[in-house]
Amino acid sequence: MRLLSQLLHVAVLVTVFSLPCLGQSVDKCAGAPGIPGTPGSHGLPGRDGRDGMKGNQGPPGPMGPPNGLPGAPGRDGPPGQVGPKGEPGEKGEMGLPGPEGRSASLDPEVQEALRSLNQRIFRLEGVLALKGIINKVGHKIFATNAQQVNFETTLQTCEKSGGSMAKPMNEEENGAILDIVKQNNQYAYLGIKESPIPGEFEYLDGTAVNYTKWRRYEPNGKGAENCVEMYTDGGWNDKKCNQYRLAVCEF
Ligand SMILES: [Ca+2]
Repeated sequence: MRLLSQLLHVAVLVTVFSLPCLGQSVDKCAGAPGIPGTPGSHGLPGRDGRDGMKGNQGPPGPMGPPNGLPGAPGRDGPPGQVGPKGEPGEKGEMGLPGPEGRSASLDPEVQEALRSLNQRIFRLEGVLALKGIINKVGHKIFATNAQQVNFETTLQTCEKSGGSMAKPMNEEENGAILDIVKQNNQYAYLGIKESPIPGEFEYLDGTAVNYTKWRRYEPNGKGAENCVEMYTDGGWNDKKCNQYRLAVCEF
């Protein structure tokens, strides 16, 4: 019934709109608009666009697992402080002997040095003799420290100095000791002692005396005076060893 109504409505419309064109030319009377067609199908996909600009660097990634491979070794650090001195090493073996040297007697430098030394010692001896400190006779030098001590102390004093007690073995040496005795105005013990035989005297090493200068009536101790002293006239007297006498040594 409804479809029939619609068809009737369409027929009416066609009649109404067809009536004005009656009696007019074809070109002045357009036809009724057609019904719109159905939409077309989709076209093919377009081409790829151009590459975009480079983006910013991303944040660092998370730390890897603890059992990863060790990294490369670092650089050397600065040098440390000097350590303490080590223990001395063992002594090495003795080296080979050097070439044979020239005999000192043929070496002009050694000879010149010896001459110079002799000259200097000779001059020093002259100064000491001038001051009355030493008295030189031949190869001997007599000297005193101007101290008055007993026989035993005189003996020790002389040996400590590298010498021995003065013992005159000839007139010249006796005179040299006398000079010192007179200069100090003191008697002096000599390096002579009574031997185990009373009345006989010997040098301190036990050898027999080869020169004497006994005063008149001396020696007279006969075993009671074991030491020998020199008077200020150069004569000898046997005397007890505990007296204080001028210490005179020979070098
Ligand atoms: Ca006497």
